[in-house]
Parts: sequence; structure tokens; C-alpha cells
Amino acid sequence: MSLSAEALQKRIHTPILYRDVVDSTNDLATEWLKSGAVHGSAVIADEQRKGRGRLGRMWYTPPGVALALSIILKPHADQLGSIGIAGAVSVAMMCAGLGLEGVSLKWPNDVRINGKKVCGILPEAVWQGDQLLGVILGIGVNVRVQFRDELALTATSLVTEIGHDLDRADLAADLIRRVIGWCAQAGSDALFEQWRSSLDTIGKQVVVGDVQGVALDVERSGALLVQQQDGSVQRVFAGDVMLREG
Ligand code: BT5
Repeated sequence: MSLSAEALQKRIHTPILYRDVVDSTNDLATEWLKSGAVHGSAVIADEQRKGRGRLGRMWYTPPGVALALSIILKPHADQLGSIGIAGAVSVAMMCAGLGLEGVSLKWPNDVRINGKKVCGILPEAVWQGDQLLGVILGIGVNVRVQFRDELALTATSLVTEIGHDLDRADLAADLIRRVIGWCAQAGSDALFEQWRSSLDTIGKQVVVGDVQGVALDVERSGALLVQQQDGSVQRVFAGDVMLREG
């Protein structure tokens, strides 16, 4: 089913900017934030030509099959570290609400179904001098993306997992509502515990950059605590976890 501004605006009352094709919804949302977008506004595109992941990586968003959205949020600066977490928890709970099983989070905020990535999250803070203008919470969800090549080994789609079609406008509206709700709880015990209990990383052998060991726990800052073989515990704030199963 095609996405459209009308279909979206019928379902949700926060301001929506819809485009058929963009380079990256996060870039458009950044411009909109700078020109005065209100908290909860969202940019949604059917296709991204230059969808971005973290650290300059690409995010694959072909036309007609994915959800690419960027929600403009205006949290307090001390809630910044929780915005990506709020996004991940919102997507995980949306998946659970659809009746999907096997939903978990890989630290820090990949959403996975049965161990395959269904959603990636890219929070980007926008500053003007030392003033926080807001955060662009970029969320990419594979709705019915067919993967080929090496992504097929690690990625999945909602429709593949659930076995029936889903309406992207319904999903977008549901997700935006959940994100606004969890964003209001950024920094709370409720959000932290929901995130922590959804992580599939804790207790596993991990490699994160130069650090190797057992993922012991997470801290409220979002950091992952990794116990290395010599017993020392390293706090990891960002990076890619390679899980060593078993
Ligand atoms: C992420 O990065 O997972 C964050 C992705 C955020 C995408 C959204 S879409 C809306 C908004 N606008 C943007 O331009 N971006 C945001 P990272 O953890 O770096 O993961 C990137 C890696 O995931 C790539 O290197 C691929 O290996 C893999 N990948 C790329 N496209 C994928 C897809 N559609 N599904 C699953 N994995 C994918």
C-alpha cells in the first residue's frame, strides 16, 4: 500500500512532512527543526537515496517497502542519552503489540526479531552554540523489504516474520505516538528497566572495539559494562557489539 501525506495525517495529528524520495529523513528533519518545527513533528519518506546508519554507514531504504522516519523531539539536555533508548523501546513494543515473538534489543538500540535486525535507530542532537535545539530521532523499519546478498543473513522484515501484510501509515502513526510517550519518560526508571529487560546482549560474550569479555549489565547512562578476562570491568559508551553465541 502506498504511503501518502493524507493517509498519515488522517491517523496522527502531529505535523507530518511526507516525501516520496529524500536523501535522508534525518537531514530534512534537521532543517525543519532549525526553521521552527514543534516537538513531535515527523518527516516520513517512502524511499531514501542516502539513508544513513551510525558512523557513516548506509541504511537501505528501497521504495514502497520500508518505513523511514525522523521524529523531532525537544528533550532536556540531561535526557539526551535516553532518546535512542526511547526509540528502541517504542519499536520493540510496537512489534510486541503486533503479536510478534522473539523481539529483542541488541545494545545499544538495534531492534531484532529472532536475532535478525528489523530496525535501526539514529538519534542526532542539533545544537546552536551551547543551546540544544532538539534531537532528530531517525528510525528505519523494514516492513516488507526483501534482502539479498549479505544483508539477507542479518536483516529481516516485519511482514516476513508476521506472515501477513501491514499498513505503513498505521505503523508510522503507532510508532510516533509511542515515541512521544516514551520521550516524556526519558531518564525514568520505567524506560530504563524496559530497555534493560529487552536487551539480548547481557550475559553474552561480546567484542566491542578493543574490549572483549562478558556483558555484565548496562548503566542508566546507556553504557555497557563488560568484564574482561583479567576481571576488570570496562564501561563502553558507543560501538558495535559482536555477540559470541554460546
Ligand atoms: C543503524 O545504523 O542501525 C541506524 C539506521 C537508522 C536509519 C534511519 S531511517 C530514517 C533516518 N534517516 C536516515 O538517514 N537514517 C535514519 P548502524 O547500527 O550503523 O547499522 C548500519 C548497518 O546495518 C549497515 O552497515 C548494514 O550492515 C546494516 N543495514 C543497512 N540497511 C539495513 C536494513 N534496511 N536492515 C537491516 N540492516 C541494515
